[in-house]
Amino acid sequence: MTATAQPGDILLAEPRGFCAGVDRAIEIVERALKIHGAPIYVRHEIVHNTYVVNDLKAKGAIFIEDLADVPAGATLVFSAHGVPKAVETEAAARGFRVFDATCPLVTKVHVEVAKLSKEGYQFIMIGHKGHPEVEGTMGQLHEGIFLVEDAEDVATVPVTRPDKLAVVTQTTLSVDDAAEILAAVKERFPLVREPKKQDICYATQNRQDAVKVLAPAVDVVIVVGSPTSSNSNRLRELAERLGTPAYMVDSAEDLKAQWLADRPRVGLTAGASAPDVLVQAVIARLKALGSVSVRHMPGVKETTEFPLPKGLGDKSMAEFAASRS
Ligand code: 2E4
Ligand code: SF4
Repeated sequence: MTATAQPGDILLAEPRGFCAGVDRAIEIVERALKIHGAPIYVRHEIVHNTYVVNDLKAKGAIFIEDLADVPAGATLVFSAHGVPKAVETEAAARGFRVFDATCPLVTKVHVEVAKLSKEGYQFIMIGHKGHPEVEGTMGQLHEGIFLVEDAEDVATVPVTRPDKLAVVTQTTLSVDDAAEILAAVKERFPLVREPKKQDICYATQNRQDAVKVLAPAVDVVIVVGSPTSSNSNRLRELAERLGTPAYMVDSAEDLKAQWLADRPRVGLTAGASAPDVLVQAVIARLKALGSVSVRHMPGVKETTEFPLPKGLGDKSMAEFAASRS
């Protein structure tokens, strides 16, 4: 697929912005607020986006990292990134009303780890140290799961059962980096079991594919996303690797006029946690700085949707509305 851009064009990557897991996670907090009332406690930022978190705070969500900060009887939401088993157990033991906003595609990885672990498997997890999704997935087990961040780590990973070894990954990795690390894993551990379908999710894959089409067609790429957002960082990094200068902005105000100097064709995308309202604000700012037209790149249309948890579906909302009328 080729794309041509004229000076003054803003080229919009397709797809960009919210994925199905993010839509669902935000909806869970909003519906919990409606049905159960403020405050609703949320463990970790529901998604890694400053605007989304501030918006939900204004509606009555309280974001905490430690369950010790949640009072008895509270309603608690787990973030889209998932939680270690110990957090789930503690929340149940303390009797909170829990809604789990873990993306179903992250939960799928958790389920796979639990299942294979019962069959005696050890695991290599490819991911970024300290990221909540990595902590959640590794925290499904007490032992036997080892983190690998790059191909060099593979040489020293302390696997003791190379004949019963499986690999899992974070869902938001660079597709290309993950392939390189996986190749190193397979070289050292030829019997390693791979996921049936890779753990990097459809949304990560699609947004990276879109940047691969976008970046060569423009002079500069702007990624809307918060600094903590792994998938947004990967989009910026990918554009740079393709030879196009790229910058990430948390809001339109972050955009610097000097980034656009002598770069008349601008590519714009957004991480899976960045809302469209921010993309529109960036477009307005780009226009104020001299861009004249907005063009949509061709790209995959996403249709994935995930059901809401029990107690927050349309039936529950209708019952709640009826109880108040
Ligand atoms: C859960 C899994 O993982 P990342 O830092 O990219 O999360 P972010 O909150 O930016 O995006 C949503 C999300 C949540 C992605 N995958
Ligand atoms: Fe789920 Fe993928 Fe979205 Fe993460 S980026 S929330 S794994 S759909």
